[in-house]
Amino acid sequence: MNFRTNYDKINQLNKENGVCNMLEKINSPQDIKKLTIPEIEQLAQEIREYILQIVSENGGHLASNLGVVELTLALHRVFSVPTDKIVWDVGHQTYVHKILTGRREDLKTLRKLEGIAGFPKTKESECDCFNTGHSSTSISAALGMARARNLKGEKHDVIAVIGDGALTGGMALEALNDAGFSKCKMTVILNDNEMSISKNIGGLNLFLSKLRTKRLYTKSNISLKRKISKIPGVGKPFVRLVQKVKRSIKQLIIPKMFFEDIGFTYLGPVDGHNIEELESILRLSKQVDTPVLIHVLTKKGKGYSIAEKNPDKFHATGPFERETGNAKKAKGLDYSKVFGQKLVSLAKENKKIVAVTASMKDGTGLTAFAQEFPDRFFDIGIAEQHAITMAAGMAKEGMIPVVPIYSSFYQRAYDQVIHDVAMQNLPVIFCVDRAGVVGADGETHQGTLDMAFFRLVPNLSIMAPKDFQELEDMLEEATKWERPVVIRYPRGGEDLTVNLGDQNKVEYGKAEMIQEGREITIIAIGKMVARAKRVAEILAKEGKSVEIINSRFLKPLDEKMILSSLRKTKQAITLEDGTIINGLGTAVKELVMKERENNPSGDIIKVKTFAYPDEYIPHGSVEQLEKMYGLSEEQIAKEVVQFITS
Ligand SMILES: Cc1ncc(C[n+]2csc(CCOP(=O)(O)OP(=O)(O)O)c2C)c(N)n1
Repeated sequence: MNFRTNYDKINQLNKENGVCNMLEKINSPQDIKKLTIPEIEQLAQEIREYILQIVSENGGHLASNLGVVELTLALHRVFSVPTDKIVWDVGHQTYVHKILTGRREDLKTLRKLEGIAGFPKTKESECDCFNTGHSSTSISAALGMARARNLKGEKHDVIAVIGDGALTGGMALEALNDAGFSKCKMTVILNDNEMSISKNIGGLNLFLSKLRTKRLYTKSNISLKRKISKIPGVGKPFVRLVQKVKRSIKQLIIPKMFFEDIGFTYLGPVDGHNIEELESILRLSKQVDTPVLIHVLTKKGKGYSIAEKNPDKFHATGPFERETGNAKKAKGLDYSKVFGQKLVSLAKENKKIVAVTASMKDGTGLTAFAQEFPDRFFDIGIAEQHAITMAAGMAKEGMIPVVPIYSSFYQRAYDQVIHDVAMQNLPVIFCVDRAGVVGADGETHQGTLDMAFFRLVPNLSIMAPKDFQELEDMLEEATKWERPVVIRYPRGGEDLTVNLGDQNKVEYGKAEMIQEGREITIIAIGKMVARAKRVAEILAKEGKSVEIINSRFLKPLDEKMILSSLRKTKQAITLEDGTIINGLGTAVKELVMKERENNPSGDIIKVKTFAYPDEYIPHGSVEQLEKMYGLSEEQIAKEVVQFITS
């Protein structure tokens, strides 16, 4: 049944019976512990309604949160945070947890500047025991906490909640390997909704689908436990005996029980929308002194039929109309789509081109490529490290792999970029999507570090397009160069407010002169080229003559064009949407130092860098964040005037 109907029905009944809303009375997890099951079920519906209301207005991660309402309620009824520790993998599904841990009203400020974060934040609440945002870290963190607990002689429970998508990440598998063998008491909740952002893939998913069908087993398991616990004087030894027998039976039912074989007690699968069953199995898990894995089956988008039918669309969404699910603001063309379209057209001509995604087909613009070239498209799971080394293998054997990954997730694959691709000078094209500040998802997702860390890598060339056309040209050229190349581009669309003149052909290592001037040079890269133009327009009104260079390449830098401009104007500013350390500003300053070394008696050249500071950038809209860090055109122009006259 569509939950709206359900919710309205419950509310109607409440009104008739003079009962007020449950949610308004919930201010801490203590408040839900004393509720009856029917009350909890009502609360679950109210929470869904509340989340739907907020996410439809603010945007956010909808489907995953609707899917974990009962699971989160059950967790908070059986365990007690902050003493017990719950580590949420990725952390995009923590809205219910936030509501139950004293942040119900704060959730209305979700994703807003200085409002509540969309992911767990230890700074926000002591009930958030570990920050997450990137996938597959929860089991490692929870195991670390469990080991620390043991060393300190404490007794609390530690729980990792991980999705079947996140389980495909290498870190999760590394942690399972260690945790199972450790015999350390901890619980892993596997929230299996058969979805990553899109449909989940991989061999583990095939294995889980076999387990999903074994539902009866759990029910008998739980009722057996209930019966045992009712017998006076029967304690843990008997429960252990039952578990031993249970394991042997399970081996018969499900041959090669992976989780049990590597040291976990496997419980489940359990219906993740049945509070009673969930609570029983969670209580059962508390009695096991070794690692437990509870397999919970949930439905992504549960209760909002539009999201249930399109869980991928509602994984993360902007503001939308509740009745139809349609976006409030129509989405225009963006860099990811332009990238995807161009890749399709290049792949038609060049059969060596293949595309690899780490579970982000739609987000990175590869949907059309996947349809057009199913044999040359590889979704390898949320496994960025594997994505790069697998691409390296393909490149070694003559393919041209193109790997779009969001900037902040490229952090995962740094060693693979260095060790497996760049060191062997293999022609892999690293497309760094969501580069720069991304806005609402906040510090874990901001893409401000990639230029800095990629610039250190020998053999790697780094480019950033100023607009869509330049992205297309860069991609086309990169497929011809037979070397590793980074192309970074931002979230969203191109800046249509300025005319950047005719496009010059992209040439390896060459910058582009956008406008000639006499008094100051602005050297900009990527989306900041348009900003440079607008800054120059403001300065022109004050009679300043500005030269603008579109650097195009961070590496190799077009030293020739930049030096000849600097020798003329003797002062420059650099504009980039990355960290101030080791980006374009650093590269230009290094060039100026080199010039000074080579020509000690030459003119002094002043350089000022505009970039993000050496900090983690919080959430807020991109525009707000740019203002916060002094990167709007007005702020830059004002500073430049002072700089010129200083
Ligand atoms: C390292 C990394 N890569 C990619 C992502 C983007 N991402 C966020 S959630 C998600 C899917 C998670 O699926 P699952 O764990 O099954 O959780 P569900 O949303 O289905 O509850 C992905 C790919 C990420 N957060 N971290």
